[in-house]
Amino acid sequence: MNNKKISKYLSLVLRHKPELANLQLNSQGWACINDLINNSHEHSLSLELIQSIVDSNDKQRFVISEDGTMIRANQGHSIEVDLALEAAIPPNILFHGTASRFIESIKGIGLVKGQRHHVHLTQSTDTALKVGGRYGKPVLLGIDAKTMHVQGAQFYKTQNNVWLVDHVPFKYLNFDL
Ligand code: HQG
Repeated sequence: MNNKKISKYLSLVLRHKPELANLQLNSQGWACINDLINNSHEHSLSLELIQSIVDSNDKQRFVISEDGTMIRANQGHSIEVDLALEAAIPPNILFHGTASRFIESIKGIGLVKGQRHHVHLTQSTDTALKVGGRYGKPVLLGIDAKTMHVQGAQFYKTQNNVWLVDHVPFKYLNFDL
């Protein structure tokens, strides 16, 4: 099994369905690496393999605890976890990539978080376009993060540089990039 498949499997069990590996995530989303190895029979995981996937992951999706015994996803959860993120001051402009078929709805209610805990934003137009392309024809949206923040929105930045916010109302979105 290649590393990308294992990375997708780790995203699945650490963000959405820990029960598939019989894992107990603690309240901050950490899972015991030994449990992950012992319960993932189809994936032949080892500590070395997990470490190399964490280190080489293109978006730094996972982190291992300082004592080396636990692993968690840096963002993207649909299950209830508290990542204890600290509020941060965003750059003036952030980006979100979506698919053209969602634009009409976004023009109605803005960007909503759906199954995840937050709306995900990025400083990289490349990343945004790739993310949007997962769902159809990609469309790049600009977000006036500075004004949102000045007007009271709380932004968070994950360890892997994803910007998170609860909701982006239509008035802060730029559709003409
Ligand atoms: C869209 C990747 C209709 C939204 C990325 C997106 C990210 C609306 C989809 C992370 C809408 C949700 C998350 C509205 C938003 N009407 N559609 N009002 N508001 N949408 O996968 O942001 O590779 O839950 O545009 O880098 O695409 O997994 O969110 O198309 O950080 O590590 O609803 O996933 O990270 O899709 O991606 P998602 P996302 P990883």
